[in-house]
Amino acid sequence: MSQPVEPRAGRDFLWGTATAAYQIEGAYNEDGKGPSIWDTYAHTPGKIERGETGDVACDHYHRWADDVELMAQLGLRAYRFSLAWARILPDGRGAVNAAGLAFYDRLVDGLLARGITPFITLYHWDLPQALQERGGWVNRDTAASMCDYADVVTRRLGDRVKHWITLNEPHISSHHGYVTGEHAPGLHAFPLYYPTTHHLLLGHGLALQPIRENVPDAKVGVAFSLSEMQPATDRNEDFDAMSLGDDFHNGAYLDAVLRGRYPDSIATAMPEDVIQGNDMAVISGKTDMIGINYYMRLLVRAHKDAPGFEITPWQPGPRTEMGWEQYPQGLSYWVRRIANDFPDHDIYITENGAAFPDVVDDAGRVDDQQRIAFLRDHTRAALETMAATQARLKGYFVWSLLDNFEWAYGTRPRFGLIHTNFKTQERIIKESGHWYRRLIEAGSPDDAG
Ligand code: IFM
Repeated sequence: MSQPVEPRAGRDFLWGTATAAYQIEGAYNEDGKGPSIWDTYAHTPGKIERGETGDVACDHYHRWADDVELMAQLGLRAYRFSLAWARILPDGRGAVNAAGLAFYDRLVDGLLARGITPFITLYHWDLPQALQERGGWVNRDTAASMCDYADVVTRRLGDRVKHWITLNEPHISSHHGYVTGEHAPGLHAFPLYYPTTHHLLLGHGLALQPIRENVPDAKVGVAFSLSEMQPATDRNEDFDAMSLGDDFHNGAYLDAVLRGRYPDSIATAMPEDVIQGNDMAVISGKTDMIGINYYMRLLVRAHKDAPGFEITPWQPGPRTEMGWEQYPQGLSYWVRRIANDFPDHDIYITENGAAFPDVVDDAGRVDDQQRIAFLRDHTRAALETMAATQARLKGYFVWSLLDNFEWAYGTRPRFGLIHTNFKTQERIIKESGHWYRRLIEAGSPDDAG
């Protein structure tokens, strides 16, 4: 009988938190920044709950030094953040905005001074509006612009930043941005899934070259949104639907980047002229790490319309405020699957976390026991699977450092370890933040109190 394994991380395990530029920075039109698709989308009436925007968000652009101080108080070893492409290249390509680059320069130095390893995401959904006006990710040229952008930022920051994530959740960029329209740029056309998916991945592949040239010791990868798929019933057609769902949500991205091909169901539906020349070789250029963004599993059943499946509602069970099922076994599933399929890559859980309706009590505390339980269950699942499978799991990033602008939901869902008062910008470390600090010190969720 196999022995139970202890969920413990070593001293070099990178415990961190993650954020994204549009969700925290604010300063949407300051110091030469150009507009992004999220500025445009959020300013369009009816798109965001209560008409909110990310114009100010957490005002991190001005408060970054205090926020780094809070990270140090949490004992973070790593911090994953994204660059606002339009802050650096206001037109998406061409002229560089020195003030924008200087902001990230200061932030990187501030992190390093506190012993916090920076992980930079190049693209976390906020495409410069100027590129959208030329078609956004439907236009193949956007991938070439991403390559130029990667060159500019790695030249400037690559002497100090060694961990580079090209894309955050390319599936969500394509699907929510171009198919369901619930994210910027808000288009609603199923066929656009295919070219936008391919061009995002091509942007990743083209960006590898300048990253390698400018940062020879870089560790590079993609943060994939990965959901375990399960059939909603035991009917054969629902098992087939599960496989299609896995291709559409997960496999299209994993296989292209790590195997240089699309799953058959994606390849056959891809319009003929989209994949050109040696695209697949470019997309599957050498990477070093795989980012798992994990939130939930999905239950799938057959559907008559393309792509041949639909997601069904979850069974009753514990949910987060987003309505997402709490299912830590799905994180074990992904650590195991990635370790098994791609054993030569380092693995990072680049996002995991939960929104709950937090309250500040009379004593000024946020006693978010539900989030602590969620994080305890998920970190335990990840570390147990690491030990059981010898997975090269090197780090874990809570989504998120602080309550922020949660896209179409505005500031209502609170994911942070730190509470943000969006009127005053006061921050309060939640009990989950204190718990996370103890976890980092102890190395095990079972010893974090
Ligand atoms: O807030 C998002 C983040 O931008 C990408 N991953 C999921 C998070 C929670 O919805």
